[in-house]
Amino acid sequence: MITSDIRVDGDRLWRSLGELGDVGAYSDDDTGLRGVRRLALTDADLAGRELVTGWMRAAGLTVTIDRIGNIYARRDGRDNTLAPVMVGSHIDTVATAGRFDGCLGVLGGLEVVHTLNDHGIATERPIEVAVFTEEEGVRFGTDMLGSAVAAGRIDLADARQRTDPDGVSAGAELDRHGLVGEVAVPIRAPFAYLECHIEQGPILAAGDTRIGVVQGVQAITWLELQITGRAAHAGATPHHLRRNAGLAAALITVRLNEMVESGAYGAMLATVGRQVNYPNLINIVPEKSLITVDLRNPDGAAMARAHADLAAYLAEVEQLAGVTITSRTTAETPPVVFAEQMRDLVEKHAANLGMSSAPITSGAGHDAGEIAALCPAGMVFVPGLYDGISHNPREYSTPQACADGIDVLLHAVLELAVA
Ligand code: HGY
Ligand code: MN
Ligand code: MN
Ligand code: MN
Repeated sequence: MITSDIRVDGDRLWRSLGELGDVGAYSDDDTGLRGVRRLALTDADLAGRELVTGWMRAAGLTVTIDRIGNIYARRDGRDNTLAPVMVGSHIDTVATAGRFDGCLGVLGGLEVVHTLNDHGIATERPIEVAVFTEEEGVRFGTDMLGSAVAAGRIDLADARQRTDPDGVSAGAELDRHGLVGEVAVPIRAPFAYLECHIEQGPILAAGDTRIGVVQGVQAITWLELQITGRAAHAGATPHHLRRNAGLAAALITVRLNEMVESGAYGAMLATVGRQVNYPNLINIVPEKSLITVDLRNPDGAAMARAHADLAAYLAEVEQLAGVTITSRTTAETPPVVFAEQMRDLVEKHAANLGMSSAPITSGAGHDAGEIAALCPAGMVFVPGLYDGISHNPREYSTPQACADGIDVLLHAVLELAVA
């Protein structure tokens, strides 16, 4: 068997992406688009997990779960004492998702297993397909929560007590769903980890490039700012007597935009994604405002400067708007550079398959960024359409692009697992 000739079954992969995409599907009223909403540890996420683990068992994999609900589906190798080659990603989604973010990495990993099974290929090392809990972080406030616990960066007890906006803890949800598995965390280090993911941005498509050789992941900081002023009559309260939490939130948002546009913090990006005013009524000066701040920066030193300058500005805003501000860091990860051997592996197999490739740094956070603390990790990016838009029901990639990415994954895994 000349393994270099084998290819994945792109139709089977595409069908599975569609079927999983039906779990938690909703119709977006404004656009009429079908989106996916499968927030971590919700019933929709559970339904998605059941569908995927059913497929895993049908493919002959042994499914285990760790203490934070991460799934590991194992295909035995000839020597099962060896650490496995791990592939995977996540199937939890944001609230306005498409069908590809995370799911391509999980279902693509399963497609690698199907293809090896179809061709009766045995590998020296076992292969594991992983599904990490709460990668998105949009429910319990910390992204890559499951893979961070698997890699030992976040303590299990700390992770379990993270709560969602309704005050429900991750631990209570894990217990409710019976997802506290037998695998201890941190997990035993895999031999290597590879994740295929849509780029979620415009770069590959703009360059008509089929494969992104991911160099690493940029730094991420998430802050939750609780701003407290005083509710007062919008008509009878003189301007200078106001303690306006809404004004403070707006000042912070504008300052973040100025920081990005100044260029003084490198290629920093800043997003105030969530803003909740209280009492949120037209004729009352806002008493409270909760805003979230998402900072991204490929340069750790520039990110540190941004942290310091933002903290100094918050103190200024307290004076300007007559409010008090408490800032809670809910996620903070440094820039990650993937192992050179993994980057070279992805580049080599893209070339062997006749696919154009280009180096790219990931704008989004990924589980690979966490597992890189345990073993050599790498990522394969595929382009999306519509400027690679993501975290939006318009997220879309093509059957060919998905098959390309998983063909590269297949051959990289074969090289790692056969060795
Ligand atoms: O926020 C992120 O980058 C990822 O989608 N969780
Ligand atoms: Mn993702
Ligand atoms: Mn995402
Ligand atoms: Mn991600």
